[in-house]
Amino acid sequence: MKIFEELADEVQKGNSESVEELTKRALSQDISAEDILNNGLVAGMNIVSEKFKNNEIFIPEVLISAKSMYSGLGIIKPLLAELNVKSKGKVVIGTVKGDLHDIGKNIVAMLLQGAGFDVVDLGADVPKEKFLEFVKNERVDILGMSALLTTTMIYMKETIEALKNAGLRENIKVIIGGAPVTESYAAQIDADGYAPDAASAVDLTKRLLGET
Ligand code: B1M
Repeated sequence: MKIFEELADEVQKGNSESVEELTKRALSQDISAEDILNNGLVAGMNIVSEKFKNNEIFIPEVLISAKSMYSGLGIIKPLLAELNVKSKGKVVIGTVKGDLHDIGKNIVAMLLQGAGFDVVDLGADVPKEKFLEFVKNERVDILGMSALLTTTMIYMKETIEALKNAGLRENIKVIIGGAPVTESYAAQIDADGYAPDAASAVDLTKRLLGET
């Protein structure tokens, strides 16, 4: 669809005003918030990722693109959250300590919310103590950790070990994701599951909570 291409293009250019305008226009054409997210905003960000990887663009351009993507996300976020009203379970999510990448984690959180889960987002650079404190004080069904750096993904293991040491591991399911994370890493560190993308994270969460 042409409007998705335009959206992806404007995200790449980092043009917040156009992204906002196109997102509103897509909604007015009855295009679903989920399609706008996946086929427009995330599609644009994926191209940005590829260019960054190939050294065709650099950190400032990436940040400007991310900012423009958020201007679209801000508009569709309430719609994604409204897709389901009744909570299906509580998820606490965060990007692990030392890691500031939060775009993917935010999308996962948004889609989980959209799928009807009660989601508490602890943000980025989250130390294990913060995860533990939350799990101790709230009734949490799923703990989700995101990492985008090979140097920070090891912190997922540390957090799981800390949960075990505090006697909290039995009560919850732990899911992990992020570009360098794999299924076998999840098994290795004793997480309950790994998801390669946000939609799979929703499926995994449902499966772990016995919904599908
Ligand atoms: Co950084 N960065 N970055 N970066 N960055 C990567 C990750 C990198 C692969 C780029 C590269 O060199 N090719 C590389 C990591 C190399 C490595 O460790 N192997 C890298 C580096 C090196 C760095 C710095 C060290 C650069 C520097 O300063 N020299 C630095 C580190 C800062 C820090 O964290 N301490 C840094 C900084 C930054 C910015 C601040 C500029 C910016 C982040 C802005 C932000 O997040 N607010 C940034 C960005 C944007 C990227 C790339 C280009 C894009 C990441 C992204 O947002 N992708 C990235 C390159 C790449 O990934 N190809 C790169 C889009 C997003 C939708 O995808 O996050 O993968 P992703 O999320 C997906 C799935 O992974 C999954 O679902 C999401 C949606 O489908 N998923 C989950 C994610 N979390 C999940 C959790 C789940 C389940 C699924 O369950 C809980």
